[in-house]
Amino acid sequence: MITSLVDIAGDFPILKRQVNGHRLTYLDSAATSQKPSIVIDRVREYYETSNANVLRSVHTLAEESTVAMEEAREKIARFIHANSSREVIFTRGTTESLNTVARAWGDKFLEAGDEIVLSPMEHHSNLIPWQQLAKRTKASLRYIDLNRDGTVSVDAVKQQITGRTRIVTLSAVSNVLGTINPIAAVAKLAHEVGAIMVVDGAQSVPHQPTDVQNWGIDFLAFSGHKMLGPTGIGILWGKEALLEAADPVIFGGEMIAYVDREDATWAELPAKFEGGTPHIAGAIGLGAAVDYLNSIGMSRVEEHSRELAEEAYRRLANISGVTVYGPPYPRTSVVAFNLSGIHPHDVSQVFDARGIAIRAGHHCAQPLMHWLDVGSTARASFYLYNSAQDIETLVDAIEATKRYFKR
Ligand code: 7TS
Repeated sequence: MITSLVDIAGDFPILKRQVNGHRLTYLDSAATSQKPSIVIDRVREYYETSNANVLRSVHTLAEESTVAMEEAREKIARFIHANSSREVIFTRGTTESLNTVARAWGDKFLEAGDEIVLSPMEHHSNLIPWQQLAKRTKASLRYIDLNRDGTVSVDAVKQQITGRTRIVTLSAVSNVLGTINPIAAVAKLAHEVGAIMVVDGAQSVPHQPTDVQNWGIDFLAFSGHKMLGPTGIGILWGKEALLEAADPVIFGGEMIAYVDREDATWAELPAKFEGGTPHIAGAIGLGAAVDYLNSIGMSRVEEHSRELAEEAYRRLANISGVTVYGPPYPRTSVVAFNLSGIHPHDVSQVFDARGIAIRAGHHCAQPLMHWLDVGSTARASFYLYNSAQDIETLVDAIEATKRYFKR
């Protein structure tokens, strides 16, 4: 039985629209989530009533804008159990957050011969910044061997960690396999050798309660747009001492303390990492998204995302000619699959004609595609506005696609 999140779909205006003559079935939330009215309205209200630049001018609108943005930062800090909102940096998203860690901390502290441990299931955003860091510093990458079902075992991580490990990084939830990785245990291993633990939370923060203290990690990256917030806003959380030790990577307005002709000193956290005018409306919108998620309760969201993903896995695995990737359970939010002899782009096109949005491709995880020995997959992804009915629609569409290509 799928827990019902009563009437939630009604909060999302876009879900009322028709696509190609059908009710929209949106199964692409891992790419980006839809937005509830409360978020859309908050952004609109901000522009209509308080719009001004933050942290500089002394006038009423500027004051209101600054307060609203800082309130959003506080909400996000509480949402992930940060020690302080000074540890919460606004970025454009997960990609920018991870690049910032690689530049700000990595360039400063890595040396030739050091090692970075990561998994082959990482999204390119949590892979290429480390590849580039390794090239710049002459460090090397060490890959964790995945279990046959695509899960990460703590023992396999242990095998890659050495006295030279400086960074261990892992996605908390895979955007292809739906696996939930053992972050707390891996962070402990990292700390035993004095390495830092960096977590890609792009697919986990939207779907489960997040507690950076319980995890015992050092940096966390995630995106607002995958958790009901606007596009173009994301978060880098880091332990205060590490952010203090790291160097800024974007230089310019608002990130300085003092500037003369030859040199400059840096502002306090978080401003040190937020050069230039931030995405003020985006930050405020993300604050509204956090309010909305809290009003439902992240434990309920977690239960719902797991139930949908596990039920979809069960149903799809029972259809002949369908291969589903990753473990049956535990899994959350995404189900990647292939139909024998049919290219995922063709599957996606047939689905679209029925008003169903899924993603097809390599999901920005080409090393994982190699590991799975496929070029691409189709992927259905779920969020709190999806229901058991959407799984029926998905199953019917798969049967219809098979019939279509059999002709
Ligand atoms: N990390 C993971 C695990 C992701 O799933 C994504 C985006 C990113 C990082 C990058 O996030 P961004 O907001 O900076 O772009 N994943 C996907 C996806 O699965 N389909 O489209 C985007």
